[in-house]
Amino acid sequence: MKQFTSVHDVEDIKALVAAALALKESPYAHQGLGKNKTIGLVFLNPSLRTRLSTQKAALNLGMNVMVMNMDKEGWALETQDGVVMNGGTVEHIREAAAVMGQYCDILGLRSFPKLQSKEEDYSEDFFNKFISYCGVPVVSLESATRHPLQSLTDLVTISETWKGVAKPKVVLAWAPHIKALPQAVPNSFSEWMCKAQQEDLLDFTIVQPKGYELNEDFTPGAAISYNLDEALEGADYIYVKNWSSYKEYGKVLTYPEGWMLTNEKLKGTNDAKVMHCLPVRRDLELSSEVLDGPNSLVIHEAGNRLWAAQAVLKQLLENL
Ligand code: AN0
Ligand code: CP
Repeated sequence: MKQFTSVHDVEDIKALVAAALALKESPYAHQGLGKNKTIGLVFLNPSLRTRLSTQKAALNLGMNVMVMNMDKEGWALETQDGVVMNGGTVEHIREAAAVMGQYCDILGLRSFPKLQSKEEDYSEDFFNKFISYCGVPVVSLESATRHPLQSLTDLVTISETWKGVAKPKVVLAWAPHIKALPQAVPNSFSEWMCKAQQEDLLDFTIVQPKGYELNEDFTPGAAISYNLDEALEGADYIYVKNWSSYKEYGKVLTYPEGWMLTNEKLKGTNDAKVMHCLPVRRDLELSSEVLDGPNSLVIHEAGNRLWAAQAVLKQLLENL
C-alpha cells in the first residue's frame, strides 16, 4: 500500500481487517518497524479520536509523531494557482506541503469539505494537491468525501463482534442533526460495506429520507430504502449517522420526524448492535437510552480506531 485515501488503495480488505485484529492481540510486536521514522498529522479541522488513535498507533510502531493544527497554528493557505497572493492567504499549498514532506516519512491529513460547491469538494482538489506536493505517502484522516480509517475500523468492529452463522445485515441509517455535516463518513462507510458485500461478508442497506441519497459512486450494490422501520427489520448492525443532502448540495432539507433511533425502533431488529463514528449529539441524532444501553458498540468501536490506524501505518511503513 502506497497511500491510504480510500478502499481503492487496499489490495485485500479481509487481510487488513485480520492485521488490525492481530495488532489488537499484540500491540507492540512491531516496535522496531517505525524506528527513526516520523509521521506528521496535519489537521485543518477538529478531532478527538482520529488525532489520539493515530498518534498512539504510530507510537506503538516506534515512530516519532508530530501534530500540526494548521487551522489554528499554521499560516493561512492558498490553494489556487495563478493568483496574486495579496489577500488573506500567506503561504501556498505548493510550499507548505512540500516542506512538511521534508520533515516526515508519512503525512496524515484532515480536511473537511466546505459544502459550498459539490464540484470542488468531490474533486478532492485540496487533498490531491497536498498529496502531489508533499512527496511522501499520505493517510486520510478524513477528506472532503471519505473517512477510510473510520470505515476500516467499522469493518473490523463488525468482523470482530459477529458471531452468527449467516451473513450479518448491516444498515446505514440517516439520523437528524441541526447542522450541515459532510457526506464523508457515510460515503466511506458505504464504499467499504459495498466492497465487503461483494466479498460475501455481509448484506448492506442504506435508509434515508427522500433527498438525502448519497452519490451513487459510493453505493454500488447497496439496497436503498426510504422507510426506517422496514429497513431495520432483522438488522444485525445499525450504523447511525447524519449527513447533509448531496442532491441539494450541503443543505439540511427538512427535519423529518421519527428518524432518531430509540429502544422502540430496535424491537424489529435482530437485537441489532448500534454503531456511530462519534462525536454524536445525544437525543438529537441518537437517543441516550440506546447510547447507554446494552446494544451500543460506540465506545468499543472508537477503541478499535487504534488497531485500524496501526494496521494501515504498518503496511505503509513496510512499503517505504
Ligand atoms: C464530522 C463529520 O460528520 O464528518 C466528523 C465525524 C468523524 N462530524 C461533525 O462535524 C460533527
Ligand atoms: N470519528 C472521528 O473521526 O472522530 P474525531 O472527529 O474526533 O477524530
